[in-house]
Amino acid sequence: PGFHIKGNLNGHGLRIAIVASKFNHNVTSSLLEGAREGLLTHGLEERDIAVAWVPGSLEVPLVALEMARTGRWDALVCLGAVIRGETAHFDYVAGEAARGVASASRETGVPMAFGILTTDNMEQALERAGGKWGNKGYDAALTAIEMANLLRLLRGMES
Ligand code: INI
Repeated sequence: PGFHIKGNLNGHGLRIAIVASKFNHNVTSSLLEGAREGLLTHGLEERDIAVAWVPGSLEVPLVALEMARTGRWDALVCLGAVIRGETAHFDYVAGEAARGVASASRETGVPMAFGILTTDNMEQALERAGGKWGNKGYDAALTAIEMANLLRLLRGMES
């Protein structure tokens, strides 16, 4: 009952950029593979996918913001791996990455899927980058498609 508005997973004709972090590259390269697979198997063309590499997850929000401001992309996929290890740095990097991506998305109105893993150790990260818990890069790609389509629907609605 009621009126449902839902974005579908048809990526045909969408343009989506990926912002990928080089830090923990063994993990993020698998996330990127998953994200590209998610986009390509849902109808995006290779030429409508761009990848921007940043040094670490802390650098993702600024580049995502700049890419969103170009107006060229229907959605962004943000990829990274913040691994706790021994350092208190973790909380700052993970917190700022999440806050920064969320705020860049709301500021520009361009949906940004959060595919930045935050785990206690490398094993947990790898389990989520093509291991037993799937590939969060792939999942983030589908989120980006669904959100791009949902916003397109919402913005096309007449009062
Ligand atoms: N960046 C990450 O993406 N993952 C991490 O686990 C990480 N750790 O552990 O420090 C990390 N730090 C680098 C950070 O993102 C910035 O690149 C750096 O602080 C320079 O601004």
